[in-house]
Amino acid sequence: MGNSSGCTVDDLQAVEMHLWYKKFMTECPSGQLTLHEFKQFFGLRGLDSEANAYIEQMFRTFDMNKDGTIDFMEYVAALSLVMRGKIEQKLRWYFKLYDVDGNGCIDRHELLNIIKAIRAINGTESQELSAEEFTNRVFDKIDINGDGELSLEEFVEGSRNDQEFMDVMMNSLDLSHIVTMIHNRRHSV
Ligand SMILES: [Ca+2]
Ligand SMILES: [Ca+2]
Ligand SMILES: [Ca+2]
Repeated sequence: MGNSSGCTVDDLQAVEMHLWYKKFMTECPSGQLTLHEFKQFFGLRGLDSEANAYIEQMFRTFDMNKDGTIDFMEYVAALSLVMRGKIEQKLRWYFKLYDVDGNGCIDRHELLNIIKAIRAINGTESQELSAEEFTNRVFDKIDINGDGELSLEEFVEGSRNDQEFMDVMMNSLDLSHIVTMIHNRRHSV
């Protein structure tokens, strides 16, 4: 599929960039966002431990050079990917996000925690399938070789072939409500 995995600042409109930059520099004058600032930035407070773990993992995924802070370029690259990336790019990013221990596979435990965190953050805990049931169903469907772990290929293919799982994935990192919140706050201040 070639070298289309790079995501650049070009993906964002200049005017939008300017807004994001202003927001970023206002919240974070040092230009380096720490985990604590990251949570404040997105207005995330009073999360339970699962949701917290998810946010921390998201932070680590944004922090591409692993120096413990998110700089403006990392921030824009991640947002740009999340908001505008192609499905395959997004899925690859989610895979990285969900593979918490970074061993190249997503196991049942990792997926379950993610599903729980997504539900906690989005406030959609009361669904017909429990997080456990949903996780098991996904695994039964997309763990093709049945080794109890999802490889990148299984994850990408599985998400493509299972609309329900795909919806959960796409909504899990749907930052649009966060973006809306930031915009609203900007107007109200
Ligand atoms: Ca960094
Ligand atoms: Ca893993
Ligand atoms: Ca497998």
